[in-house]
Amino acid sequence: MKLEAIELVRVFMPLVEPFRTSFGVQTGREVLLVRAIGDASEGWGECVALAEPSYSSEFVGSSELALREFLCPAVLSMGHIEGPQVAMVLSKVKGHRMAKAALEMAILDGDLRTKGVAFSEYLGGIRGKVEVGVSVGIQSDVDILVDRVQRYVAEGYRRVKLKIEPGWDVEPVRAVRQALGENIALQVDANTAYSVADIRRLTRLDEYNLLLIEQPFGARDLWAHEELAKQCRTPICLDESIESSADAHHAIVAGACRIVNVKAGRVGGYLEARRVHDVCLAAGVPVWCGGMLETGIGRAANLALASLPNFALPGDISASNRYYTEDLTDPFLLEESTITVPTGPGLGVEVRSDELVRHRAVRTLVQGKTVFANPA
Ligand code: OSB
Ligand code: MG
Repeated sequence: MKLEAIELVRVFMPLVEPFRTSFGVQTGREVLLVRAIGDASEGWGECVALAEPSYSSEFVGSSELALREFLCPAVLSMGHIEGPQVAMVLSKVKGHRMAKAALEMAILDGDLRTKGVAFSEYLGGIRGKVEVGVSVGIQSDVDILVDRVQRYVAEGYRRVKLKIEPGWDVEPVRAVRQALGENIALQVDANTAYSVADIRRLTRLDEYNLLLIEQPFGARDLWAHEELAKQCRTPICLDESIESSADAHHAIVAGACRIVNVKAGRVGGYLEARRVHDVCLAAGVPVWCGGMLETGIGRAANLALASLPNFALPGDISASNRYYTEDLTDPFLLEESTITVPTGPGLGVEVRSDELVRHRAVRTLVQGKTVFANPA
């Protein structure tokens, strides 16, 4: 697309309920959107960085600064730019993958809208609906957790991911398995909360027939994952450790994982995410689409990604009402345990400007090197 300007939009979206993980509690989502304004169309991207550097070193303030100071000016200086060129143009900036991914998404969306091509079709998707699950945060006690899971199952979810941490692992998993039986698929996610000293404890999860154990150890600690993989039957899945397709290749070769969680923001964009998918497919490793509590904008893109062939396990892509009372797009609904992949041009969703205004979005226009701030 021929780029004229880029707008950065910041908006706080309260979550329907607090989401607690081993690294902290989130009561809302500090959303950063990128709007690429072209001569013939515009495109939207959503940055998945959290408000704090707790899941990864990036946080929404660092992503916004990287976009404003370096990433947006770099693509604006190109004048005309196509989606597949974005990563190359941005490669002179180290790191800031989540910021880069959001900018690439906006330009891909803008491009595909002019061409009338849906994101799923562009990426090579093969499914019109994708199986999804729900990620359930750490609760104050096991009965509350069981009740929460039962309500999600009643809504139609058939795959449940429980967040775990030391002191909240075997017992909640046992209670949920006992209450729900073998008819639901269960998996756990530790977000790096354990160390090698916990391997014995983690092997006790083998009793509960879990789909996978996600990222028990530190992002750089492939060795600990490899050790655990040798000692337990449940497949190990990596999230935080995988920041590129090369990382996926290394982790698989090292025997550190048998499943990969793919998050486009974490690997620097949807095109790199597709490469992660391809590397895993070639290695016979199934993948699934992770989530970062996205609004409908990021979720539309995730649905497109999850329509690729090797997304063999249900994604952390829940219906809009699991996250927000009013989404930034038309709501995504759960149909049995699936969500329909958008088919309209680009991401296939319209951003609701009334919701942006209602949530007092702050907009910053970036034109070349000149930066203007103007509230909505
Ligand atoms: O580890 O998958 C994770 C949310 C924020 C940060 C990290 C993670 C998550 C989730 C949310 O699990 C899943 C979702 O978006 O539904
Ligand atoms: Mg995770």
